[in-house]
Amino acid sequence: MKFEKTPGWLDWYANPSKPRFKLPLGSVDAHCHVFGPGDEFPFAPERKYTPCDASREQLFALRDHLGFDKNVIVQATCHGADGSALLDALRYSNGRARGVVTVKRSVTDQELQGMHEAGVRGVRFNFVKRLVDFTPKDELLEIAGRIAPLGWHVVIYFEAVDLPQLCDFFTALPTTVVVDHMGRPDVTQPIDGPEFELFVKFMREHQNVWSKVSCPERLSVSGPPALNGERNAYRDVVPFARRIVETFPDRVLWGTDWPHPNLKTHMPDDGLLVDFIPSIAVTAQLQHKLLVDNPTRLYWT
Ligand code: 0GY
Repeated sequence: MKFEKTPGWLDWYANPSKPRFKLPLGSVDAHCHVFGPGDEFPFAPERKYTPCDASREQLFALRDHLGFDKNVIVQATCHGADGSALLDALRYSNGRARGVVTVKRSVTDQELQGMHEAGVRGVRFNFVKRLVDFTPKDELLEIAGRIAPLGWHVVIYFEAVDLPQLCDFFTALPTTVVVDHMGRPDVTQPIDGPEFELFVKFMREHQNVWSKVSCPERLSVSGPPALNGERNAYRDVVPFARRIVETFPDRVLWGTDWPHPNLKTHMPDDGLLVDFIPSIAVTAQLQHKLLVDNPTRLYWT
């Protein structure tokens, strides 16, 4: 099937630079996606955007180019609850990729078992209204209860302003809970303002909550963007990510977010994005936990 990209869609950056920051051996890109290709794995009818293609081969070529060892592929909303493209990429990875899927309550135990064997270790619950239609909380809790015995976790994606009303639901989840992109803080607000303090409190009071300190390119307001050799990108995001890395060093993950769905202003050079890492994890020990120890513990043991 042929698909028309959403008008204004920015394609992923071809020929990214080689990072100057040398990733530690065994580093994991713990948040990335595959899109289609659409003619092989059609996008879901209920999707809110139609992306460019981003295949498993292209993802794994980027992994090798940047110096990552492994990937965690997160099912993007453009594939709805159809995990075919993701499962295909996991099987093709020779054990070097794990997955996080989206499922409905109609998924069978046999299907969940098959996904586990392919390398799935989590489900994603998305609360970002521009990306998904509403799913009732009782359906999500039922799914969480069914995946918990497999040792899987729940990945949650939400906007910072929605945390107060979602918090009780999140704390009721019976698994490890991984927050995408630090709960999308508004980085124009003070780092010690009420919104970000609530997120820090959420992590402090719930030892099962982890955070991806990813997506500075999405959160940044004043940049500068990771383009044209800029190795000091997204300065306004640094204090937020650095605070989470230093306060919860054993519960943080990092990912490229390639192929960067729905960016509006620019498409980052992924090599320069990797060069952002040492500004938020400032010691070799913090970098090793963020890039190797934490994702390996969560996804490969
Ligand atoms: C991300 C962010 C976005 C999109 C998705 O599944 C998705 O479609 O996650 C976004 O638009 O903010 O993590 O990839």
